[in-house]
Order: sequence, then structure tokens, then C-alpha cells
Amino acid sequence: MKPNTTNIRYYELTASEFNWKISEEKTVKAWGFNNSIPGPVLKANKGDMMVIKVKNDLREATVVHWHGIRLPSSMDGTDDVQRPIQPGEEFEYRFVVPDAGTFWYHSHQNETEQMERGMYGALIVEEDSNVITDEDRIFMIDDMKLTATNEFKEGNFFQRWFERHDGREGETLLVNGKENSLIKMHAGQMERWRFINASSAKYFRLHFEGKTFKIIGTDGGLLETAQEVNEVLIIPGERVEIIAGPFAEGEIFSIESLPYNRMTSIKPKRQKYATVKVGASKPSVAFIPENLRTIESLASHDAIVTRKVNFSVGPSWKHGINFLVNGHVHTGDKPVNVGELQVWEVSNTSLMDHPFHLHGFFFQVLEENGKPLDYKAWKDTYNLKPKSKIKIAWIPDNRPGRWMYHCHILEHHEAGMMAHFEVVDPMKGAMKHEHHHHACKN
Ligand SMILES: [Cu+2]
Repeated sequence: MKPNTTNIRYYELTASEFNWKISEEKTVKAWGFNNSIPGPVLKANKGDMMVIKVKNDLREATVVHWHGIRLPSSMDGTDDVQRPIQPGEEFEYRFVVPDAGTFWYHSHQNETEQMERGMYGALIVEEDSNVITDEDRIFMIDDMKLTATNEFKEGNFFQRWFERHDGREGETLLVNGKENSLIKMHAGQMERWRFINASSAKYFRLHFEGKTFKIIGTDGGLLETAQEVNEVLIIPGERVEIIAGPFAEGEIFSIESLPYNRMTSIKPKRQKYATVKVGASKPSVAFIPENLRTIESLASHDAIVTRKVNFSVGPSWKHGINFLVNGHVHTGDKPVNVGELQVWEVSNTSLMDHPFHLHGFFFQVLEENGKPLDYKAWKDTYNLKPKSKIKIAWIPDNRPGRWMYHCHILEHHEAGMMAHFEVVDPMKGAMKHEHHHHACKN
């Protein structure tokens, strides 16, 4: 029996600069949490209260965003809702984790530099489900663009122009902060592998040299049923949970990314991230139920659209090209009311892909280019293909305040592809009005 009180999970994160050894040959001047890339894994059970004290020992301000957690607006970790944590200062984040799943935290200030240098970590919320596996592992995927002397240099005008346009991709491929990791597992076992794409712009197309695996979860936790595949696209910000195995003793294979053409000047390539080596067999206790859980549909696929949102690019005097939401950079969108079903058509009229990320709320994708999807899932990040549109449904539950949505290619976000909006409680608005009248009478 669980006690009838909220469990508190207390953590301390210190952001600082430190030397991080990526491989025998490469050490970088990293920025990160608790002298590690990724930062520590934060764990909780569904319903726990997390208290996370963040101390900033960097020479510049930072804020920490808790990607995917349905927390109060004031705890979202953006400069919309808090004063950034200045050098030498600390800030205590405090929120309940209402959903089980694979989440992550990352800097939301000067992200193109702070995240590139390593300011991210995993946040895992355990469920009370019947999924039993032999092992539970986290794979934080990232890539760094380093100079020949392993520095994060900005490059010349043209390199910066392309970085802003394409997003920053590098040749140093990391799994949990290390290059060329070796993952050892036992034959005959089934493991739960949680992938988190923490890179600035890399479209990671997970592949095990053709071996099949089962997708069991994504951004907002478990799917309804496992999906057997031999590859899955994981875009920046997105999470995918899979069941890996059982494999046979002696098997060796790569965790790799297949080429993905997201229509930039970067040439799509097949890239190896890590190696898996299957050792002696061990008995398995794994059990993956047929029905993982039920996901109630928020709306039917032909639901009437309540709002249109458009991602596009346009000409800019200063930069040559601008990254826009509804025709503007760093724009504002209309407020939404607490409890009112939102059906948004989110279109991408540009010729390149953009990962759409909504802060603080999960949505369901009802349609993509007019067609329903293969299976239901709770999402907070979804790929907008070039010249395409999706229809999403979500409900602003009772967490009024300031929120945002944006492209999760960090350079595009910085260049303006984002919108702020407010969730408002119309009842509270009315009450305030009443109070005002009382005040007048008195
Ligand atoms: Cu983008």
C-alpha cells in the first residue's frame, strides 16, 4: 500500500562549465548539470512532487525547462514565466508529475549554445503498469559540431548563415555523452530502451541494422499496443520507448541512424552511434501485455478546426531568411480558455521539416494531410513535413498562465519560429470583474 501523502523527490542541479571526456581522443569544455553530460537522471513515481533546486554557476543566465511535464505555468522554465537564473543565483522548481513516461530537462536560455554544450538530462516517471522488462535503459541522443581542436567555434559568416538555416549538426555522435559506446546485454532478454533526442537539429532515424524491435511508448507514455518495426524516426525533442530483444548470444549490431532528408543543405547520411554486443543468455522475467493501456480519443478525425497555425519561412533584410509562425517572428497567438477542446490545424508551408513542440500539454494527432494515423499516442513534439499539415486535439486543463509552442530545431526557434499564448480561466476573469464591482459599491 502506498501512503496517502505525496512523496517528495528532492534533487539539486548545478549548472557549470567543466571538462567532459567524450572519448579517449576528445575532451570538450562542456556546460552541463552536476559535471556530467547528460545531467543526472531524475526519477519519480507518477503523482510524486518533485523539488529541484537549480544553482547557476555559469557566467551567463539560464532557465531549465521540463519537457513534456504537465506542470504549472510558473514552473515551465522559460523566460516568459520566470526571471532567468542569474550567475550565482538559485531557483527552486516544485511540481507534481501527473503522467508516467520518458521526459527530459534542458536549458531554455541561449539554447543554441547551452544545449549544444550539454545542458540536458532525463526525467523518468514510472507507471503502475504491467510492463516488466529485464532491464531499463536510457539513450540520450546528441551530436556536437566541434573544431579540429574539439572546441565549439561559431564559424565564419557563411557557416553561421547555414547553421541558422539548417540547424546545427555535427560529426561527434553521442549516446549519453559518449562517442562509440558499447552496450552489453544478455541473450534471451527483453529490455526497455528509452530514446530521447537531445540534439539541436538531427533527425535520428533509429535502426539496428534491420533487426526488428517494438515501439511501446512515446512522448506522453505508453501506446495502446506495441508496434513492431525495424526503424523509427525520432525528431529533436521527441521520445520513443522500445522493447529490444530477445537476441541470440554472439550477436553484434550497431545502433545507427538511417539517412533522413529534411530538405536542407546537409547531406543525409547513415551514421553509427553505438554498438550492442549480446553475451551469454540469462533467463528472462519480461512480460509485455497485449494491451498496454487505453488512450481515450479527444475528438474524431473530422472534428471542426478551432484554430489555424502556420509554420513558414520568409525573406528577411537582415538574415536573408526568417523562420515564422503565422507570418511573424517570436509572435503571440490568441489565448485559449481552460476546459475548451482545441482542434488546431498546424501547417508547414515551407520546403523543410520542422519539429512542432507544445509546452505543458499533450496533444493527439487526429490527421496528417487528411489521413488518420496508424495508432493513438499522446504527443508534445511532432514532425511537420515540408508542405504538409496536421490536425491536433488538446485540452487546456486548469493550468492558466503563459505557454508557448515552437520549432524544436534550436536555431529555428531562436530565429523566431515560435509563438507565446495564454491559457485563461474565464470564470476567474468573471470573478475578478465582480470583485471590482463590489469595490465600487463600497
Ligand atoms: Cu524548424
